[in-house]
Amino acid sequence: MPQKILVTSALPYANGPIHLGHLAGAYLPADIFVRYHRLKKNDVVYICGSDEHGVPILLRARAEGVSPQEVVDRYHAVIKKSFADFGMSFDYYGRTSSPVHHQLSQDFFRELAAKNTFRLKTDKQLYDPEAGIFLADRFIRGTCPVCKYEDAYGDQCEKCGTSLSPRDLLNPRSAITSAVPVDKETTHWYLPLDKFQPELEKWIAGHPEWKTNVLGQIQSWFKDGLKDRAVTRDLTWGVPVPDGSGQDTAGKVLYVWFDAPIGYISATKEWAQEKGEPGLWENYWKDPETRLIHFIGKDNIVFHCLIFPAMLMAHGDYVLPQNVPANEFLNLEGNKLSTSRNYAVWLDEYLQKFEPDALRYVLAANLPETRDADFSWKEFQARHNNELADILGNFINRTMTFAHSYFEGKVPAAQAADAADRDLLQRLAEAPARLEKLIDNFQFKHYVREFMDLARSANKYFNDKEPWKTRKSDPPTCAATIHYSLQLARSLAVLGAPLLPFTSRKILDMLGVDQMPEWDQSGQPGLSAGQVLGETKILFGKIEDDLMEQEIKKLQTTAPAAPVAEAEPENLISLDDVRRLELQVAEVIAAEAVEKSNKLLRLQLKIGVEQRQIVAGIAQHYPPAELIGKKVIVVVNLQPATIRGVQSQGMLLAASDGEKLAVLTVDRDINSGSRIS
Ligand code: B3M
Ligand code: ZN
Repeated sequence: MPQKILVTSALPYANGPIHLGHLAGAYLPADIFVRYHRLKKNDVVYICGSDEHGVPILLRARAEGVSPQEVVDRYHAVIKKSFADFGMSFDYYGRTSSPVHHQLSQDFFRELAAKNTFRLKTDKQLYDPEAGIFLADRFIRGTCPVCKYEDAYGDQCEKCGTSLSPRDLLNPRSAITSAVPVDKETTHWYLPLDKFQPELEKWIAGHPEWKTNVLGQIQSWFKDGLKDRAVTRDLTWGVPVPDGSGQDTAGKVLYVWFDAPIGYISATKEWAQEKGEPGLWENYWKDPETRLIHFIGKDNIVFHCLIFPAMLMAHGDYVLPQNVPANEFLNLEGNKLSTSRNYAVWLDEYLQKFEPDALRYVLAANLPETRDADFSWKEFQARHNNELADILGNFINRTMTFAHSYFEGKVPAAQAADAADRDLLQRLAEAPARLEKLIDNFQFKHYVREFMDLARSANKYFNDKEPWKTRKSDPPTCAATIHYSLQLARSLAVLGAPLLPFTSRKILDMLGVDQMPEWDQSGQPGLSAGQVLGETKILFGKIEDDLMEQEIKKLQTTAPAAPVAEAEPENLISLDDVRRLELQVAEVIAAEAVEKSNKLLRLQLKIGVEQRQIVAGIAQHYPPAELIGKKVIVVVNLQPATIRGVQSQGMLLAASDGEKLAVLTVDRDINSGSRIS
């Protein structure tokens, strides 16, 4: 049965172009995930769109002296195009200024109002008496109480970074008219998150598999206690608050974070309409079997894991997310990205100079999955040249060239497979299942590494087989080598398609394959002998130093003075990583050799009240009898595996210096089942 999967990426604000930080957070991982699931023949719909409301858009419009609609029209087009050129495979890219979205957001609000979900509160807010409007925090400027900077915003001083509230400012003034703001009473609708906290806690408790960075943030919100959130604003730009409650709604719009996530639903609705099956969106949003996955950056966690779910719970008709795999942030050349200072690499500019797949690869290899990561042009160049070009590109190129030069541009027949061929086929057969587990568990970096390792072993296979020698000395072996190399190229094209969609298409064209094979067929040879190959094309040219220097220089002119703290080396892990390992003391109660193996022992262990069987590769170092009664250390939360037909439910820890091996044990007697921390 195909799974029903609804995937969303955060809706980018239509007030500027997309940069690399956005891509690494909410977009590229989602696209890899979705492309994989399509190859797997699951029923997946991928939704995104522009978030066209909110104060930043109003500010931008004011700064440029144009209407907010002009701002969002312009950036919606820029963003949509650069996403398409980058290979983002949304099924639908909508926008929150659309009539369908306005209607659905108002219906959502009405439904919650009818269910008495909201609290109405009246209090005093700052008002511009000249312009006759209430002032959002960002529309109030004044002197920072901390550093005395005279142009601080009502919510933050850009000079010293202090977060502020408008009433902290000295000499506050309206950013619109410069009038001194006055207090004026206004009424707003609040979502009482405190009331939802127990239900939210229960729901989150059912998801221990979520990423630790996400769960950590959620727990700290819970600990502080969730508070009321206003879901309406006094603004002229946004979805108007619908009438009908008897309250005066003039000049009020929905808070942007109330309507934006509803954008996921309205865009799905528009997708269904465009397909000519207007009811289809409900099959996803209203079916409890749907796996709803929100891809976001870490600054959006509270909205997707608490506020929107509370709205969904209150509404009652829609599914809750099954996972929210939020990423941390991407820094740039050791500094924080800053859009206001123009310290960023913009996607549309990147695409004028380089290939989309190069960026997809380099970003994915270094995603901020568990902590902030850094993008540097040097690393971009190195990974592009040393991995994409020298490993993947080189393997495809030499295989194709050989086939064209010596086998008339056709797939040669393989008469018999030798040990090396069989090894390779074995590795290949196992690859799809291994890689898919990583993708489905949101371990994209690891998937990228394994994929490149496969290309590396392909290259090694080609080297070891030396077809340029066997061509004369042993033609059947040479034919087999090229045959299997071509099969491998096909597999790489499929297994790499989620990551490198453009490259993958080029490889298949070279192989003369029109139809993209399914994921599940990618572990088996799929080319028949005699098949006519396409033209050989270079996949990745080298990127030269001077190009990189230009990019680095460009950034240096806007680089901030204080770089972010030195990134920790890749091989350090966090305390949370350590805690994921569950280690316990176990007593060996039986031990015997595994049949037909001279390396493996089957151990029966007592771990507290539980008994478990483990297979350990220690037969050459311990006679079974020596182990009985020993207290050993075991990883107890390892996935069970079957080794030589024997179930193994954990892993025994042992030290080895390459020659000798010693099982880890405790240095005084302690009960089996004791936890190790
Ligand atoms: N517009 C994007 C951001 O915080 C914000 C996401 C909305 S997702 C519903 O950059
Ligand atoms: Zn300041």
